[in-house]
Amino acid sequence: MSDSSPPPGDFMPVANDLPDFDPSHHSGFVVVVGRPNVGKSTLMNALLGQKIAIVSPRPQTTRNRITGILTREQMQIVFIDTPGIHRPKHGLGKYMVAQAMAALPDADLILWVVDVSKAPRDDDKRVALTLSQQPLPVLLVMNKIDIATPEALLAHSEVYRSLVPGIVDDLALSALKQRGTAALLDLLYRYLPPGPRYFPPEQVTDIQERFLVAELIREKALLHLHAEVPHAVAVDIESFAERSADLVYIGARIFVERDSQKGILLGKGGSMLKRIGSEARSEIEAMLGQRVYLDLRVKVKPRWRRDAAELRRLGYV
Ligand SMILES: Nc1nc2c(ncn2[C@@H]2O[C@H](COP(=O)(O)OP(=O)(O)OP(=O)(O)O)[C@@H](O)[C@H]2O)c(=O)[nH]1
Ligand SMILES: [Mg+2]
Repeated sequence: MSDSSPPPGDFMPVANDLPDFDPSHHSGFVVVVGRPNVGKSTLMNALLGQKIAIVSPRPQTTRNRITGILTREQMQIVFIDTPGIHRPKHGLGKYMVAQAMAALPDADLILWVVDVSKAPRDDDKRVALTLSQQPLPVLLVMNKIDIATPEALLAHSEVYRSLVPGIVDDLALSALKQRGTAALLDLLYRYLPPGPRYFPPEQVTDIQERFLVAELIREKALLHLHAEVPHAVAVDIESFAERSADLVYIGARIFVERDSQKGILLGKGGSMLKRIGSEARSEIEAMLGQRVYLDLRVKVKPRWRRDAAELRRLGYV
């Protein structure tokens, strides 16, 4: 042994901060972004195997950041679903876009979701510009292959790919038909760093039940209403009380901006509100595992989407 050999202490294994740290376990924060209506929330729900974020055929469905946690044996992903990025026309729209933008710096990886059945639109280019100006890796998810012709898939995927230099990989899939979602999880494992479980395995979100209830009511309103009415809807949960071991009383107020919208929301003899209420109630019961008495009322709040105080009261700040 020569004199220059290091003292034996240097060969001691380095103690790990995490006692049971397993380098083959990967984890991280994955932020899901894209223009409205491309299927971001559908994709997150499909990956989780559970509905956390509401979904509708209308653009600008999601208004807040929605956390969904996926735990597998070798991986934990904290997804952040975000509102679609678009050119906002009022205070609510500005809040929504700001929510999406603010999620980006926390990401380990960004999932950029596009609708590959369509060529990029201005809002897709808006998203692409934002993603090009930040350093994080981007995985391009080309959704809706079930409705894309082979020609459209080929032509559009080229264009989407060319819009962001930081794309590390891409994948075509259908969130709705759950085609390609397992392959996406494999890619996520590959691109996420080794890391610990941040949340207990049984936790699927950090969102409060009250908010999920309000969202389910808003979803049913979005599904059944048309024209400008859906976007003028906000839901406020005014009371949430356990009346007995298996019965919860929920008092909710649906806000719209005009008397005419209130009329549409109520429907003939209150039939529309009844339908929205009963569909929402059965989903809320399934989610809570309890019977629910849902007391739904409608109130007009003129121009609430442009009213800073009202937006704050509804939590859109
Ligand atoms: N054909 C088809 N439709 C899809 C697919 N994924 C989502 N959709 C539909 O696209 C519409 C929008 O889906 P969402 O998941 O609400 O879209 P989003 O990107 O979250 O929209 P915002 O919250 O408004 O930004 C819904 O009608 C979905 O059923 C898909 O893979 N194929
Ligand atoms: Mg959404």
